[in-house]
Amino acid sequence: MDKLVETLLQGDHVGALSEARRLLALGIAPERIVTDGMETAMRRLDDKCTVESFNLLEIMLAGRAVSAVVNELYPEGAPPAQGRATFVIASLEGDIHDLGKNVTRMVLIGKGYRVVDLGKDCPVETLVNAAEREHADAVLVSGLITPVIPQVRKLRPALAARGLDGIKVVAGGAALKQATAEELNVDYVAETAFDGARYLEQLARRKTE
Ligand code: B12
Repeated sequence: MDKLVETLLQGDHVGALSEARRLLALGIAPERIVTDGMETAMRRLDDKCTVESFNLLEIMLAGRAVSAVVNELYPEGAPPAQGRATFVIASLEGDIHDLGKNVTRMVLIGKGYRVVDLGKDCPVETLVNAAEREHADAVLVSGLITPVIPQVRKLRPALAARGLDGIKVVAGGAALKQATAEELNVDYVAETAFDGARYLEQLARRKTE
């Protein structure tokens, strides 16, 4: 795992891919590769990505290596037209971080859900429109910067204003997981993509019972 972390930090996407393949061949679960490998590497980039100090090239190369490994771990690609449940996901307006969102999308697609990805820097209204159009069972938001929290808090009232009160709102990402569901005005705050997937799994099960 240390070698994977090192290659990710070096932005060596070819090396990272081969380390991820080696770990998979050893029987290490993709979930551990994400939490112990990818999340550890990105946490170590913390001091290179602050408001005061910012090394864009280094972080983007590491991000590219993370994306390459995600595509290797979860190769399902495009979401199926029909899934067990439908989710819409986005990083909200003002937030351009999307690596964690992409991991979450791939994990959920891997579990057979239909996931409509609205990308990053997405206005609340666009997300609500998509939830209505796609008959979503839940709206998922990823937030990495604290200033995006007021946007997250607007989601539930915006859904209710369209009569979509039944849709669950799930939040995740480094900035949001430091807050409670109550503070964010959401139904659930996920620690990791897998924790979020377990919560959504329970919702889908309850729906079919
Ligand atoms: C990579 C990175 C960037 C990249 C983003 C590339 C990309 N395509 O995403 C770039 C270089 C663009 C960037 C820019 C900036 N960044 Co930056 N960035 C990071 C860094 C180093 C890693 C984030 C990451 O990708 N982690 C890896 C992923 C896999 O982890 P994750 O997102 O937590 O996701 C996991 C779970 O949380 C979960 N998850 C995530 N979302 C969701 C959603 C749902 C629904 C569920 C269920 C689960 C879930 O799933 C994942 C797997 O388990 C963090 C440091 C950190 N500790 O997070 C700073 C960090 C987030 N950035 C920060 C800052 C300040 C910035 C800038 C403002 C810097 C600047 N001077 O301009 C800009 C922001 C621009 C903007 N308006 O958004 C701060 C935010 C501080 C704050 N609390 O507000 C951090 C925390 C760094 C720091 N210590 O200060 N950044």
